[in-house]
Amino acid sequence: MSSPILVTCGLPYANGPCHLGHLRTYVPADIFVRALRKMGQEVLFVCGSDAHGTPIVVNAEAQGLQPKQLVAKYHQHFHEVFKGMSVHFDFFGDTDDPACHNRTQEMVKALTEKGYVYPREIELAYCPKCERFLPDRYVEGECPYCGKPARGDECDMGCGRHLEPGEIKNAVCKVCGGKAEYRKQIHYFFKLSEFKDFLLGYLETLGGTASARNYAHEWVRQELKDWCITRNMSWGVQFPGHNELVVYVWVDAPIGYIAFTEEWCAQEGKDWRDYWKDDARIIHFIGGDIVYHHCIFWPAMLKGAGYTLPSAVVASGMLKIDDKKFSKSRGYVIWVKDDYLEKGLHPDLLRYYLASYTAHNKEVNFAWKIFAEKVNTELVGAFGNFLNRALTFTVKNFEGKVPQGKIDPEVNAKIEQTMKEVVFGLEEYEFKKAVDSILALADFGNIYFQSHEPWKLIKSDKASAGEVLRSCLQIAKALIIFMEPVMPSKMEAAWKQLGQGGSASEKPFQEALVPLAEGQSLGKPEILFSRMEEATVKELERVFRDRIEQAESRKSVKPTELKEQISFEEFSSLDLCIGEIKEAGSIKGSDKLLKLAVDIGKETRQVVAGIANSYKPEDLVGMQIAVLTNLKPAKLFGIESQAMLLAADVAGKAVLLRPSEKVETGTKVR
Ligand code: B3M
Ligand code: ZN
Repeated sequence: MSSPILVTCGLPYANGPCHLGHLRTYVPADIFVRALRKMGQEVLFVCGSDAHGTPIVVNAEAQGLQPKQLVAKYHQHFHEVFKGMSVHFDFFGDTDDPACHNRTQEMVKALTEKGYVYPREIELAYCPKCERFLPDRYVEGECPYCGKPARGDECDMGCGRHLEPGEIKNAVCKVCGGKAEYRKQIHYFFKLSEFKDFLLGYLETLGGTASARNYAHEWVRQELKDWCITRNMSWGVQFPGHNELVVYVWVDAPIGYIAFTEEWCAQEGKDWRDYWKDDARIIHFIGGDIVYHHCIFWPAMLKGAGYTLPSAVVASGMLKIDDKKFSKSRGYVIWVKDDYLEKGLHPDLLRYYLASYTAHNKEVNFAWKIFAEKVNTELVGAFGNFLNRALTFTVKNFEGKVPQGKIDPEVNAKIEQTMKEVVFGLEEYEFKKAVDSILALADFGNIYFQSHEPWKLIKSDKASAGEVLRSCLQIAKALIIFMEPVMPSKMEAAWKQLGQGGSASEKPFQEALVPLAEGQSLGKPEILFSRMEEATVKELERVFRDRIEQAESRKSVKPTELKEQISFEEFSSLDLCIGEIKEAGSIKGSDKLLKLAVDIGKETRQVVAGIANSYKPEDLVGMQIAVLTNLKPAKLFGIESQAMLLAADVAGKAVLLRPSEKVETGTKVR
């Protein structure tokens, strides 16, 4: 067998939930790994949470958590979502694992010993008000190259360049919004410039998507500046010998790939050097926006420290939602857990969409309408229909057994041709080509069935009808084996319907040509894919539209004007407590107000609240909320209100303030 292959996926920052943009990379990588295994390759598939860097620290601060807690929360989330989506990593680690700290320090020391790391004094953005240096995402300003607004480490809205510390112009502190100044400090640099010739040659031979290779090549030809690899932070991997510095997150993040290999190998009693020191094939699947890091920084580091170089970098195209640029803040996002899995949608449908929409390096557009259309025409209409027709006809007319007779040579030839196309497509990272060929085989099957009219033959010539069905079942077998990497769980179910033992995932592609045994019993045919109804699509679209609207209204909310300061005594004069809503009902003549009975511990108050457009009475009963109980009573619609509920005012809609866990009714709020 050829040397083992290591496949990795770009590490998700553990600072927010998994969205469709993530899956744009992970699903094809998972398909690729499953397919390699079908071709008899030994593959190790690793990924993990990116735990360090300012994206984590900034978000942890915003959520009132320690970075470690934030990482644990989203690490778990990603783990679950990947499982839900049948993306199966052999190892899913975390770059804060000791293995990653150790490997990073070892590599930095190796690079230092070889003279590739040196100190230099630079001028860095510093916030005089916060009294701190502002690494990476703590600072915003202008790109020195194209003048567009940029983040500290990346010109994300303009030319896409990686920005070095101190490069950003007109720096502003992201924490306090104040103007930053520039102060001198010693930092450590990696001599990237020395790797120019190496990289030019290496990139010529690098496999994967041509777009990644060419993009990186262009950068290397133009300029290669030394790379600052230290930051003023405490969260991260300590820079050896310097307590006050950590390494830049883009140093330890890809080293995670090695660390995860080590961790998995330790578990399995294997040697990680087989992958990183010797003649292994390393294939990185990444998003199109991190090519620079994977094709320039990373191979230079590996080369400098004496590790095996990646043989391919496969960069996926970006994702659009409803033809608009993906944007979390504008609501153009699909959250995999909330918007997909928890809506009861089957993971295989989305896997199919992502693999078949377009070429891997092109932009995928996602819309629920297109999703439904693809499911209904391609999966229900063509693929599922064929499987079901072949199976039900056999069950009905041949006692559920594979009929006797010979398989049509034309059918065998078509299966063989499809197999070649599938393998070729996968080897070229052209997942769409592979899926299209499989679909073409399903179409071929439907036409074969239709044109041979077995429902007529069965009356006049049962033997010939049997041959037609035997050929159709062979097509079905091939379809299942070929499609298994894309839709693993649906194809396992189909495999059972075909009456086959073992698991479809273990069957090599070649097995598609092995004739089904005559007389072998089939399973029970069942509908594999069901139509997505209009109403379902409408509901999914509504959720999406609501999110965009919310995002828009959030933008139009003006920052609340600050009122005059009050003393603690003044604040203490408010009687605030947690109450529980006991009854809720509408008020005749008002579509805004609800009448509530609120238990505040010692008594129950009647409250009139303007929340009818935000809450249904039945949803309120039993809810604990924050109440102001010593406001002078007022009459609304002739009904006395004896307390006031506290709520956030979101563009006129009330969002009630509720304790984050259940407390005793009447508990004071301070
Ligand atoms: N955590 C996510 C990104 O920039 C980043 C990837 C690291 S891969 C080593 O897309
Ligand atoms: Zn720029």
